[in-house]
Amino acid sequence: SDDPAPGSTGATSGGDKGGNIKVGFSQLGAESGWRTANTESIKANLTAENGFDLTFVDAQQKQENQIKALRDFIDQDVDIIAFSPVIETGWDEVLQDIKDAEIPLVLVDRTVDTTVEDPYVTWIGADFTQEGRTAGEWVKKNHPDAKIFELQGTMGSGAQTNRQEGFREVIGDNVIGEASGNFTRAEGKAAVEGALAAYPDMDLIFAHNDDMGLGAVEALEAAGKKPGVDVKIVTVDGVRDGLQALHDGKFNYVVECNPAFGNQLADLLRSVKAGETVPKETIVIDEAFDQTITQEFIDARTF
Ligand code: GZL
Repeated sequence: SDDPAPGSTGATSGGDKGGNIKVGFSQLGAESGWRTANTESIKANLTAENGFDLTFVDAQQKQENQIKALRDFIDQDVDIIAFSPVIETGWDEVLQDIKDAEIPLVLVDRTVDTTVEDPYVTWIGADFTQEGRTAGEWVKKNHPDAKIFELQGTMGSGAQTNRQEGFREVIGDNVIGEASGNFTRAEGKAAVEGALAAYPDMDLIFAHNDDMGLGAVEALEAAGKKPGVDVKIVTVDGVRDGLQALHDGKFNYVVECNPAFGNQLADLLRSVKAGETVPKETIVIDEAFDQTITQEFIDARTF
């Protein structure tokens, strides 16, 4: 029979689901190498063996799918809700419902802009504004006269608004054009094809993530231009494909945005479940890389 063995708790393999922390996670999509690595890190750490009962829902970059997932988590009465909001606004109603249901909310990666009072217990992610400043400072130092095209991420996302803000604080006067590539390679390529026509004298692209930068490489090469030489490319993320492009001379500078914080998230969720005081925010530390990066370093990277 498939009844659990006598004396067992009916637990699934590797842990007793009964005692595990029920977490509903609304992931915004699978749009980029960063997101894939982030999802892998979350799933690798929020396991039954580690004391979690994870329900993970991918929203394909659609806010309405995230709102539905969040409402489902309320109905399932999970212990904790965690989510990475695709854009900053449009969450007031569902955030209020989560609060009314007294389910603690943990914000992951992206940020929200809401009128709801004290909507989440804690946020873990990167300092997007600093990432933008770091990219801007490298450009200002190495290419102070660059004519810059800014390849923006998903418009209205915290990553896009804050990377843009930080970058332009440092070198906004050099930005001659902008367009969104929605953090994807294909849309980044299309945006740069348009930019080549609209801004023929652009000689540097600041892409808000590696995937759009890789799309820019394809567009530049198709136009007979050498990426990294004729048109410099500066990006954010530091995923493997991006660091390989840097090593191959097609990118010029990459600011890291570390996606592999699943272990830190697991610790935060355990503390929240235990009712412990947790910091309002946990900043994930970023590095930055230039073309001195070695193949050995890239090969040793786990994300
Ligand atoms: C950054 C994250 C961004 C990445 C993109 O923390 O929100 O979203 O930079 C991803 O690759 O689409």
